Amino acid sequence: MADLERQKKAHGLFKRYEGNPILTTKDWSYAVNAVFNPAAVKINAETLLLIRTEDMRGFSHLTVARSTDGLTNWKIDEAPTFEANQNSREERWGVEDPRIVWLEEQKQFAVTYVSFSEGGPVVSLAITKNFKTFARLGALLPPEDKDACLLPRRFKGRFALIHRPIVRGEAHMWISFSPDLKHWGDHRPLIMTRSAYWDCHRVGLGCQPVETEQGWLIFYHGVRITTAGAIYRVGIALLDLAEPWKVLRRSDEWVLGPQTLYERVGDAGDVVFPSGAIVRKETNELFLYYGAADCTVAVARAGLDEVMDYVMSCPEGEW
Ligand code: BMA
Repeated sequence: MADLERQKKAHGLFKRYEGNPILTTKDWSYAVNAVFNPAAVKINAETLLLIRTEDMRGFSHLTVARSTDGLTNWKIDEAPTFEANQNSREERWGVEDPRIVWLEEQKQFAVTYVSFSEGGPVVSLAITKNFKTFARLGALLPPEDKDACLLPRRFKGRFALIHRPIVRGEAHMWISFSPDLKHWGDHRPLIMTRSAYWDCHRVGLGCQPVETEQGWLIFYHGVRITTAGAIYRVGIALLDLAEPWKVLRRSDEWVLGPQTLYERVGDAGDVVFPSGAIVRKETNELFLYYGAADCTVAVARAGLDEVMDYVMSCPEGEW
């Protein structure tokens, strides 16, 4: 019975913004095929999204869009903001799916993204102060790797990276450590796929980790492959604040899955792919930005207290 109540709570936790999708290809001043999987960060009064934009060749670059309320009146860069570096072999097929964190120590934003080429997808890092100029730090770990984000500070002297290598065709989330953002090691499995569940075939980090008093709030995508194709849904986990390699809680059920037409139909139907989270302090609301069906950008909102109550009611333990 307790489980059923929790499942009901999970189902009603996030409300889709009625103006969804908030960004589509029509908003771009140049011809593009799809705009999706946005990283999100709040800079003073402004919400900044760094959006994966797929061009008419099928290659992606990243584009900045800014808004005061995080919902409407987006100002979109009129040319690609961050393009693949054609001198970097690993970026020959474009750059995809960014995540952003503010690194207090560096006083800069760290952008992790996927560099794509015939060598396979790898996770790369760029640093920026203003989202106009970027310092590229290159690929962090060997392919095949995706869905990565740094945590915003060091743990016992080391930076931590959550990422999703593919090993033996399996896709689990890992955490790795580095003294200098360049050399990575001490790799540990973090969140694994679960047989038979909605997240049985793949899991990958969604948004940047959200710091709360109870721990790092993690949104991740979980995939089940059905006879009709893959379904991408969203789960929640909580990592220990001081030792983020420890999983404190993990939702049994998903909290958001494809339901609306813009989530069910697109270049990749039945995909809800969260990649940016913002907490609006004035209302204590959490805005979850996601790519819908690999075509548009959408947002769902929840009270942060309700999300924390829910995650604290989820099963304990490490996976
Ligand atoms: C993943 C990534 C995402 C994409 C998702 C659904 O593997 O490549 O960019 O949104 O698949 O197609």
